[in-house]
Amino acid sequence: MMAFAGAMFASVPCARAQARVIELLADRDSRYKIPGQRTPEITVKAGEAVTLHVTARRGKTWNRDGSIHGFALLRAKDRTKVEGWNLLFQPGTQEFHLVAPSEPGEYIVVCTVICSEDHEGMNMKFIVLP
Ligand SMILES: [Cu+2]
Repeated sequence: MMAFAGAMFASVPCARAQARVIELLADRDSRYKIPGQRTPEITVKAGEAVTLHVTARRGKTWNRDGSIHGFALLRAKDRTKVEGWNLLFQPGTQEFHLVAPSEPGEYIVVCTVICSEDHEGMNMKFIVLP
């Protein structure tokens, strides 16, 4: 019984090590930025483990709880929210361990914190491949 529990625990860091790591900057000018990309866009495979490594810089305004930008994943076809992908960012760096949507297709990321007068433009494309 003890050995079984130990094996279960040991498998967790291993699974995370295999996750796709995505570097994201949620910047003070109310824009998402990804290193090496002129227009930020995230592409993942359906159902794969994703580690989102985020750096967030405060814009002109933020939430009372201290979150400075948000990250909500919506289905492009009907703008419904994807469960488990409604994130809030604090100033500085943070990491999220997520699972990509199981349904391939086009999605949109939108900021959910009113971070400046340019907040409405804080969005990017998110593609899920089969
Ligand atoms: Cu924002």
